Amino acid sequence: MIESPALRPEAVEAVPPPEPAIPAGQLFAIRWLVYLSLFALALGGLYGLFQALQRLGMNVYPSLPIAGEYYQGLTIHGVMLALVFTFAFSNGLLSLTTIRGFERPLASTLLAQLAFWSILLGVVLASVPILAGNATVLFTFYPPLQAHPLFYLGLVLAVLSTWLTSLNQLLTLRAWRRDHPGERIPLMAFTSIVTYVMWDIASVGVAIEVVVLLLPWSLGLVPNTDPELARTLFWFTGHPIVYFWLLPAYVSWYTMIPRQVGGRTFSDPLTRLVFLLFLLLSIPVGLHHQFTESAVAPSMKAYQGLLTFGVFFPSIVTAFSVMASLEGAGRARGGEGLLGWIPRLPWSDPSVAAQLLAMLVFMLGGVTGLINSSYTVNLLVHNTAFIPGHFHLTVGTAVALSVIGIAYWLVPYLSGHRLWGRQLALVQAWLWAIGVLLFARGQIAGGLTSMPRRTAMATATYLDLVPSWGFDNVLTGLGGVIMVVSGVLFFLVVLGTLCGWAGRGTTELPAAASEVRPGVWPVVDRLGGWTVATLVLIALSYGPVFLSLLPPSLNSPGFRVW
Ligand code: HAS
Ligand code: CU
Repeated sequence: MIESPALRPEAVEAVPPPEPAIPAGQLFAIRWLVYLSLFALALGGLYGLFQALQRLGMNVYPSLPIAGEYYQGLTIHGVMLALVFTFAFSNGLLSLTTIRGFERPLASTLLAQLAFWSILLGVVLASVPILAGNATVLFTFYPPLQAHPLFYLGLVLAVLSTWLTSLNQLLTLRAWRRDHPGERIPLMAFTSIVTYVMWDIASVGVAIEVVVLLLPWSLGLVPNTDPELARTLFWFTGHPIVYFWLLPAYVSWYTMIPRQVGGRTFSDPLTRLVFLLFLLLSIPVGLHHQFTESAVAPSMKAYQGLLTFGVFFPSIVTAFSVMASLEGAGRARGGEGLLGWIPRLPWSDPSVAAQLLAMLVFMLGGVTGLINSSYTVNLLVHNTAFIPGHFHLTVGTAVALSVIGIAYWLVPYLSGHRLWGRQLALVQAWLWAIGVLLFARGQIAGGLTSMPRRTAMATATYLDLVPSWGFDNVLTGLGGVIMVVSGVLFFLVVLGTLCGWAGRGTTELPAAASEVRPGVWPVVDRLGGWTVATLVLIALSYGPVFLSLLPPSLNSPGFRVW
């Protein structure tokens, strides 16, 4: 057995420091960011139902009063879930964890409020053209598909909201440092801040794409655009965005779940190193989404493919170290033998159960990611249903089910009400995990036999070409419907909690203790140095790619294919 502080039985006695009082204006912003994200989850999930029914041969789109077309529905699904749900939740949760980590309020209430209002305005602005059928461009909005300018403006405001959140974190860090010279940044704040520093750098790609290329083009100020340059800028952001979605879940798995299961974070410095590796390696790998694009040099694609194997590593470390922390807690609760600690974990706590299931499903998400990133194997799965199979295991479950699990303490925490419907919440978590496994089985098998992604399969004229597709679609549709049922249960629990059906009560923000050993690995404290190294690696990895695409070949007008 591993000898570690996290595995010692007395670890359960660790008591975290008291929670700081949060100014009302900051609490308002955090609360409404979280509620906005849950609203986006509900709306995006609703369109997930129509897609799942599509797979089962039921085309309900024509009978919908609004957004009654497959691609319009898919745009709502993707934009709401991949962009709004994730951004708003990260902004809310990681503001709160910054406060909790530093044990002091955020430096600026105004910035916290602006972060909320800007994403809200962004969502409203982007929704108008989407609902009116003028921005059916999916969540990747690849040119030459051209959306209404309001769609791009909405995106700008959503990204701005994340930058404001990051700025507030950094100002809080500066203020904390002044009062605590020479001290190591508390782990919860450290992981939250590194997540945002990574995203600040990553989001520059899509910011340039939208502000310099797409917005002026959709406004009619320039007639043509450069689709290849735009796609490359998009994927500069588009890969690291998946870690911007994932890392809030990791913050919970590393710094909160150990407390919830009665243990400790396995290793403080190792956790820091994991987040720093995400900072370093998340961005210079975006070309693994462009393996099939002939405008990019094969050597650069192969090189970034190799770096992708590198960014796999911090997740492997996470798998082992989070598991070690869980094992320690399970053993402290009397679990024996090789696997006897697993049933001893508090599976009856819906917040824990949801996140443990999210982790288990993420193992398969990781496996499929490795398949995607293998240059030659990618040619088999690219643009097939395999890819949505992969990302419903990752963002659709590792992230979404973790967020749901977090919400089971966060909504009570923010509302001052006790969690209503614990049993329902438990059923919800299991249904989601079962649903996504069926869903992904259908998509992955379909993808391996060349079923295209982003296609209304039930009405495709070539559906009978591959006999196994019928069964694959049934699994996908059934799994999707089960996930929606699970989502409905989740919102019932949230509603019951918000309405106070279980009465008032205070909830703890679970903050795990960890063995902080000052002076261990001082290299993990050099945030500035790691940021510089990140910029250098990006310059080496993307410099030649962008140089080869410049000056832009502005050769394509906008298309409206819907
Ligand atoms: Fe991905 C495409 C490669 C992770 C999301 N990915 C996508 C797309 C999305 C997405 C949305 O290389 C489609 C974009 C589009 O529309 O075109 N992905 C990877 C790799 C990883 C990976 C190598 N992806 C993610 C995550 C996502 C996400 C995370 C969202 C949050 N992905 C690709 C590639 C493509 C791609 C190619 C392009 C494909 C194409 O051709 O278009 C890795 O980061 C995965 C690492 C994960 C692991 C798993 C670790 C497991 C853990 C759990 C441990 C369990 C415990 C439980 C502790 C190594 C940490 C114990 C509990 C008990 C109870 C015992
Ligand atoms: Cu990627």
